Amino acid sequence: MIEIKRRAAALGFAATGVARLDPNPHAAELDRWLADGHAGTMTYLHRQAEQRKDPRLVMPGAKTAIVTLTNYFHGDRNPNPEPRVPRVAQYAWSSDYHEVLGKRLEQLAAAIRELIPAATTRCYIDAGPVPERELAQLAGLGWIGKNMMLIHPEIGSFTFIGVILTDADLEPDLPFEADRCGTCRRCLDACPTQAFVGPRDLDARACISYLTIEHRGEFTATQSEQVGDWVFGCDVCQDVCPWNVSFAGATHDPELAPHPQRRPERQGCVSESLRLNVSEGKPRGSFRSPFQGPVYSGNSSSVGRRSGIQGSRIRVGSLARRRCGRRRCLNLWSLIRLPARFNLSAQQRAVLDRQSVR
Ligand code: B12
Ligand code: SF4
Ligand code: SF4
Repeated sequence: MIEIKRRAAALGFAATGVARLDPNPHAAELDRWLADGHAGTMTYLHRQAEQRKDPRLVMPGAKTAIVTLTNYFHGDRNPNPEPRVPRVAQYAWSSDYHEVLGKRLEQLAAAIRELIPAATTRCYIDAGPVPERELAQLAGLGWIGKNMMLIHPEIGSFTFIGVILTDADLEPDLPFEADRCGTCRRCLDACPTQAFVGPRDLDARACISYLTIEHRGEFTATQSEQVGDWVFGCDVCQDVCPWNVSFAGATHDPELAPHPQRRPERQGCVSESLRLNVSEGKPRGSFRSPFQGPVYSGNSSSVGRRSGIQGSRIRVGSLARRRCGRRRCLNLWSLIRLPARFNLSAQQRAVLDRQSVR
């Protein structure tokens, strides 16, 4: 096992552990969470429930899971130097982690098969029917915080979890039994939408991450207000966590370096950070995630409303030009109507007023 962990470290994984595959000790919590409707429209979570409750069903003959953590923290606790510009969660600032880490997991799986020639393996990152946080806790990599994130005591929670299931009978690590949240409840109190029904109980339907990524269709006025400046994901319940404040250190992983256009100073340029595919005069546009295809498409004004950043009737072309000087950006911003809460300066407002179309 030491050699597998050494190979994992050489591939860039920040921490690796092994869990034995048994029925999920928190299967009842998953059942209750689903029965309460907290999965919203993520119906795949209902379909995959039996496998999440007993991960041995995911791969016949599987006995153990090798679980990896990869740090994606970019060293920025306040992603927007200018307040009230569109915000993208840190996990989406770099290349698609499914691809980057999927390849690394395959390399680690090849190393396992080299070390244990009879072994078979299957790799998962985010997309499969695997209870990833649960397995990470069982593999000794950290505890599940009140914000439901897997928190490593030395790295924090800005980590991706990768899982390799194998039929090899590896020696498991000890589960991480301690709950190091103590009496803290900063994440619960800081959530902008009060999406936590209680500790480790998130109603995803109210979570900004769900609203900006999973939710289809236009936002209601309340949802638009709740989503605020976030256009893809949300970092608040991690940003406030003392374990991140104290221990999260910036990743130096070149393959997870932030794309220049997704860095905080460029996040005003929504079209680049999210590949918002809208151009002036076109009746329809689409709202694409940095990871997959379109998240939403509709007419251009509803795309603006969908992103939660529509409100007043000001056209903002000149503001966009001053932000990044790129035409695509200008096209998008001229279609998005900025809400009053973006706190424009008097000078900006004067420029915008000259262009406003009501
Ligand atoms: C669906 C999903 C979402 C949904 C629902 C989130 C949720 N809280 O369940 C939405 C879209 C909202 C979402 C948001 C985010 N997600 Co997400 N998501 C998933 C996904 C695909 C499934 C999670 C799931 O099954 N949820 C259902 C709940 C009930 O299950 P669970 O989270 O495993 O919770 C178990 C434990 O809490 C346990 N339990 C309950 N009580 C107790 C008590 C104790 C003591 C213990 C030990 C356990 C325990 O029981 C539960 C059921 O088994 C996983 C990938 C995967 N395949 O697992 C990624 C995953 C959880 N997401 C991830 C990330 C990064 C995020 C975001 C940070 C993205 C962002 N910046 O916007 C946010 C964080 C929101 C939050 N605070 O949870 C990472 C988390 C990494 C980590 N370090 O924890 C994962 C693991 C993907 C990955 N491979 O890296 N996500
Ligand atoms: S990701 Fe944001 S909206 Fe979702 S639970 Fe955390 S703080 Fe609340
Ligand atoms: S903010 Fe506090 S309660 Fe929330 S996960 Fe971090 S330590 Fe736990």
